Amino acid sequence: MNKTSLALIISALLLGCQQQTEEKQIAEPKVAVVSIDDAKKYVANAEKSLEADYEIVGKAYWIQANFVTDDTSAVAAKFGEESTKKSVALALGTKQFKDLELDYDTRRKLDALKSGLVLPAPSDDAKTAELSKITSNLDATYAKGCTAEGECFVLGDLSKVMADSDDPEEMLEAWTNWRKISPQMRDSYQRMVEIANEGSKQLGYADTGALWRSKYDMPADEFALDMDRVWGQVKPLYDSLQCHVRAKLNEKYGDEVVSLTQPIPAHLLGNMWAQSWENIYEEVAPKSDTPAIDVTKRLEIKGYDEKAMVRTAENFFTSLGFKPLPDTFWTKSLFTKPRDRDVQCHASAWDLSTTDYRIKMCINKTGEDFSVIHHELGHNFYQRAYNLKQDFLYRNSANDGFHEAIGDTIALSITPKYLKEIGLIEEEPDASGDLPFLMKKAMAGVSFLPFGLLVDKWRWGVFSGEIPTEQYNKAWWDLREKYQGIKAPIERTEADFDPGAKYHVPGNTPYSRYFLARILQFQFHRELCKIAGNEGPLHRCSIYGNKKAGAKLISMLEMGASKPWQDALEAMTGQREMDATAIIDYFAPLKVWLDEQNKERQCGW
Ligand code: X8Z
Ligand code: ZN
Repeated sequence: MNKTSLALIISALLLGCQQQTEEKQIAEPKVAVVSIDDAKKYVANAEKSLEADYEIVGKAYWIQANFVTDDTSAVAAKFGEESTKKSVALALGTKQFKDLELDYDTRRKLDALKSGLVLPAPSDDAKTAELSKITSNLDATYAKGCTAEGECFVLGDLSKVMADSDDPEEMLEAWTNWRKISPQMRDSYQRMVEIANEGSKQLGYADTGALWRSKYDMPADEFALDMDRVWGQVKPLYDSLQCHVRAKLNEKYGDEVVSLTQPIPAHLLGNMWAQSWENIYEEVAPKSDTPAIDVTKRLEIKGYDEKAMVRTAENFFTSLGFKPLPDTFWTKSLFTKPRDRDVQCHASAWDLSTTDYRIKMCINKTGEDFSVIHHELGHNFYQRAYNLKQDFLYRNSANDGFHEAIGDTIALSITPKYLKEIGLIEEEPDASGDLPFLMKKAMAGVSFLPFGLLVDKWRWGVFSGEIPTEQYNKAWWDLREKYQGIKAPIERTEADFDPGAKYHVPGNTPYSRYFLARILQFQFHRELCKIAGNEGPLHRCSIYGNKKAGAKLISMLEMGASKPWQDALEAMTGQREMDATAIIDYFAPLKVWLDEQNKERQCGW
């Protein structure tokens, strides 16, 4: 049916009633007719208007993140406020076109406008300003790392203790100290949830969690089910790893510290959030004459500084056919933690215009950060690919999991063979090195899976009210126990706000994306390796230097958000679904080995 002439009744009650006669008041309400053409114009104007602000708003945030003070926070909050106001108005305005039958692009762009916000404010100036101040302050509180009483901690230093120490008391102290910065966030977090929910409802979503789940080209509830489906695929692999790691930690620290039937205490896994365990690889390593390569040590031996690490990562991308990053990337990025000011050290990648790309990262010269650099550059190369090809509202990834997956996909190609090619190691280990290699990768990547899933399970619960305020912290630890099989090392109460000690919670970055990415990157890797003609096992494949694989990747990145993610996935892999068989295949030899180790053990918690 052609709906060109469909009339939409908008705000009939608000239209000039006072001047109307009695007779007119009971006559037909005034109608505003919107046409297909209006919808197209609306989209075109929205793109123009949003694009006009993009760079300056981005710069206000960039300055805040690189120079955290009350003043820069205030400026960022003001820009954020104005930009939210505009985006909310544009999102609400899409409602008038909801019954029109529109061409594909106009409809898709209207949907992007409607669901694009992460934390929508309601149309209320005071609440918009309040929300913006809260989010800006939460971000700054995390960056500064100070308690409400003014005692300050450096996350990088505490993380180093978590990574290097094997003294449980010392690790517990670092663990506890970092969590002293977050109780002060609790009240404002709660207020933020309240305001954002009001904004989400106004846009037609049940709550902010429902808005977040609506961004995946499928019904929101189906998305949540799909996450659980994929988790079901990988859970046996995670459980085997958890069981082996617990047994090894029990051998090291004894029953008093690590019980063989309980979840693992969260301070012993080498990471502040127990989200990634590669720093305790040595504790759990398979015995082999060929140990896993210690990239940290190799970087040191070869004299790599931070910039050289970034150059090396860039070189991987250019070897695939990507153009080098612009000069301004090198002059404007932040690679090292400044000594004289607070910065938001959590790594991020930025596009401030179609020619301005940067990362901000307090790089440590470690193998772990070498991977993170590839992760960040993946964002930059993705941004540039779609920025140069797509209209403003399509300048985004197919879904947010894709954005997080690209650099990680490249990092999967950091194999011993590749490290030899770039001269970081002299000799490539033989096949006896495979198991240690896979174990190290699993400690970094498989360990992460349940954490990637649960952070937003917690937030979805908070936004929906299923997790009441008085159970914020309990619900967090319930999820940590249930999914990760880890527990708080000391008693926690509702005076604590442990979710706030994880960057993405005060930073309001949705987290399901990292779970998706952890699955997708193996799907991408499998396909790119096929294109590159790899015939060996997936974990030994590196696509370094392969222009054909690069071209395939680039063509998907250039699609941006112009098509549903299922189309982008299909264009790249031939599959339309997230599929964990790729990650399962990759780690298959390790799974066999883990199950052998666990044979006599009682797994589970
Ligand atoms: O936040 C990040 C990136 C920036 S998008 C460094 N990641 C998650 C985290 O650190 O918690 C990457 C893996 C998961
Ligand atoms: Zn990222």
